[in-house]
Amino acid sequence: ELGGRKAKVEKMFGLMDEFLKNDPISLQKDILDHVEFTVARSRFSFDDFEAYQALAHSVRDRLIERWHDTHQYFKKKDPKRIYFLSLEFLMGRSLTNSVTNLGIQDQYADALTQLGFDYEVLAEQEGDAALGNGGLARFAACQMDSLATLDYPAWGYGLRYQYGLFRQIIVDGFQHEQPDFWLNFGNPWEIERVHVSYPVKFYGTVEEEVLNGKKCKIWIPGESVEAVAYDNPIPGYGTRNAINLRLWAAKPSDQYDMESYTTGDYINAIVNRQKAETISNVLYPDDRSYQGKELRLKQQYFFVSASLQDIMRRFKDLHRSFDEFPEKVALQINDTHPSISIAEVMRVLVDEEHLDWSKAWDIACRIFSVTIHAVQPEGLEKIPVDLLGSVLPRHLEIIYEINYRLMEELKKSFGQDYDKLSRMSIIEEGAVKSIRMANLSLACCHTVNGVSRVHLETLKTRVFKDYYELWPQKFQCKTNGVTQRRWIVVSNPSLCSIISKWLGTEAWIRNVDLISGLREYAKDPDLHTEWKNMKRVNKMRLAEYIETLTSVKVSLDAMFDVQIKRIHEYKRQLLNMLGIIHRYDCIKNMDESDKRRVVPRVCIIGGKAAPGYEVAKKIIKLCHAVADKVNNDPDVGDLLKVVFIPDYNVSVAELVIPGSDLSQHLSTAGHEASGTGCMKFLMNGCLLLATADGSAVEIAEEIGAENMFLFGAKVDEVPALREKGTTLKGSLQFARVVRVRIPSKVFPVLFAISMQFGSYVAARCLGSKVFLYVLGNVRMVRDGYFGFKDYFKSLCDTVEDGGDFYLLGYDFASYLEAQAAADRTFVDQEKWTQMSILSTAGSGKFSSDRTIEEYAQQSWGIEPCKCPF
Ligand code: Z57
Repeated sequence: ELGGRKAKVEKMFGLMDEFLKNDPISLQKDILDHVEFTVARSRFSFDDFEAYQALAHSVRDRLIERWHDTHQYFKKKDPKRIYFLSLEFLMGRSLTNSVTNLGIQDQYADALTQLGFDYEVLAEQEGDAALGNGGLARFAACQMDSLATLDYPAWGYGLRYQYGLFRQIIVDGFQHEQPDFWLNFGNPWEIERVHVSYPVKFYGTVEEEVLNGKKCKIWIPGESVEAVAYDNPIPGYGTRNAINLRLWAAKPSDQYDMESYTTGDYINAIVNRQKAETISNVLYPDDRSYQGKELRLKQQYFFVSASLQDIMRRFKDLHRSFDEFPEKVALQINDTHPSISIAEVMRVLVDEEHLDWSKAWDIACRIFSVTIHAVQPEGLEKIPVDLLGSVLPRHLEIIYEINYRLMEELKKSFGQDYDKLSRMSIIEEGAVKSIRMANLSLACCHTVNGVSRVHLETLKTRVFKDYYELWPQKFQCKTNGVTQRRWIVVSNPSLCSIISKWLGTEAWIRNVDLISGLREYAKDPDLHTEWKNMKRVNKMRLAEYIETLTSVKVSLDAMFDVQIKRIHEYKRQLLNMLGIIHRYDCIKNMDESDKRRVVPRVCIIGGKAAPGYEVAKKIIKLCHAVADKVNNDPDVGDLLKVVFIPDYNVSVAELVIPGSDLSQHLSTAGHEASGTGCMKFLMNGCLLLATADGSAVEIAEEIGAENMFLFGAKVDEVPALREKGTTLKGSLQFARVVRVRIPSKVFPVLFAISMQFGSYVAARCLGSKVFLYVLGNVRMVRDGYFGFKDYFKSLCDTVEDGGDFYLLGYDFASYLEAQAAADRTFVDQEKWTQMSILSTAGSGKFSSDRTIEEYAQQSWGIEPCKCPF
């Protein structure tokens, strides 16, 4: 045994000679070679972008090296693999993440300095890979990083969109969308595999056939499109492992239009071929409205079919019988978007591999697990039966068969309870007969994961109540996480050094639990000094960025208060705006001595609105209208600045998060499944102002509720408050016209708020409860105080005449209280810094490493497979 190992090690050292070297001289040589032979520029004349390209290619070589070793090792060991299917991956930039994970960032920085380049400047040349919308997609990217780092034998599968998420440009305060030409200058982070390609079929008919005396169905497709693989190596940190994210692009198939050739219409045949490519052309930019679009369904099936062919080919290389399939393969479906894969596995096993239905179903049920990210039943994906029947006729039949058998089984448990049966059915009858993709997943998957504890609770008690009662063991909580590699090590290097210095080790980068060791020093004045310096430097970078983009000068002494995320009514950016208007109105009513007590704020908002989401677009315009007014008002000065950061994306987040003091997470309780942005802020020592929703509940448990600013209605209060909404309406009329002075003796807290903020507040008593209304501020918007009166009318209606579904009115009072508490704390910098340190120290649970360990052990049943060295 010992001798064997020694021989192996010797062999490895022999091989080491051939590995690419990472000393600065070798790196310089490689970079210059790439300048000359890859970028094809002169070694003596190339610009920053070309230097970036050459640099990226030299990193790519090093990634490929590890990728090869890892996959050779996986092949040799043949462990059970996890295949992670997701329609979206939000990877952002790759350069710094790669050199960090490869552990050669310093060497590269030195190499470039010697060549007369600045690493930071070159890194800024890279554009984002934005093949996703928001949280769901970025979470997928974080999970890939953790899978690689923890040495799991994992593959990611997705779609290589030609155009990622649109670029947001702002013209006169309005959002406009522009295509994201991310591939125009080449993408050094992918490897095209022209030889790894599979045909994907659509349309056609289903016919019966007799095979060995047995009747079976065969699908005669009407169209075939080729899926070509593009591999994106994902390096782990502190390991040689680099796993693969394989993205599929659509190409015309060679058999595609043979018939047209024979008719002689050669030119048309060639032109028509190009239509195939539309499948992977563009990412859908509205993440949660399912409109039954044919192209969307084709995208889903396209990547699922190609991925499954690839997975099955790999399996068949080493195994004869599908009996072993569940021992070698775990399939994770990210939300229901890839859930057509359930029908596809059944089709392949039954129609092509000729397994019995029940055998095939048993296999399917043992390989699939799903994570649900939606909260509302309305958020669940449905596919019209007519559409599915036309695009994938055989899959529709299979889903009917699955449903028939499911209903038979359910009848055994529930008898003739037809209400229940129809709720649980995969098929929804109604105006548009549709397939409920969530129910298909529930029927098949052995595990159904929620993304936070409150979210799982909602799934169990409301959204999937019937299924939970039937199969409680399927339902599991896997609270989301984010990777500390990107969100601390890469994006906040100063914080990274502080943590390593105080813990005396870098081990927390792979084992983040250690970060709690910082608690011990939460009061240490030396740490406080370092911590505050770190924050100030990060704020300086952010302030420069803000000034370049928006020409607004901000004071570093102000509290940087940030809300960055997709614009959605439930995330209540409007509540933030009403708070800002309120603050502005208060400042306007203050005399000079009052003003001296105001904590200066820079309110930063960023995010994209889905192109068709009118209300969200109006919120963006309101941010700009208010910013215009406030930022140019000499009465306000540095006390309040409002900034909208355009084109929010992963790279912008990497810059903004480390430089913020306070971050806002304002979803109406029960609407945010988890939220992952808050975890990034937490790690970076930014205090959270949040509702008790999604993962914020668990964050409060970890760091202590006293270390954040919680406010608002609780999850279980929301339904009753909505009911009451109509009865409160009468008082709204009153609130519109009257400015209320609050008697200090009766309502000391409210009085304090009104003193701090002025009086554009309406209060009302209901029994022992006091409600404060936002309507004073809405009134200002409605009256045209910020211009665009007609345009903002419908936005104002959502909180006034529209019944205020998201409860801005109800939550406003406690929102202002939480804001006031944040102001008071900020004045006490020692207290603030202590809370900030405790936030970072308590963030360990919210690493995606923890999330992935839970998935590996509880859902997938996989073990690490670490490539030697
Ligand atoms: C999306 O980004 C999320 C849920 C969805 O149903 C869709 Br579609 C897109 C988000 C949730 O809103 C977040 O709360 C959650 O943190 C994230 O998914 C990752 O689970």
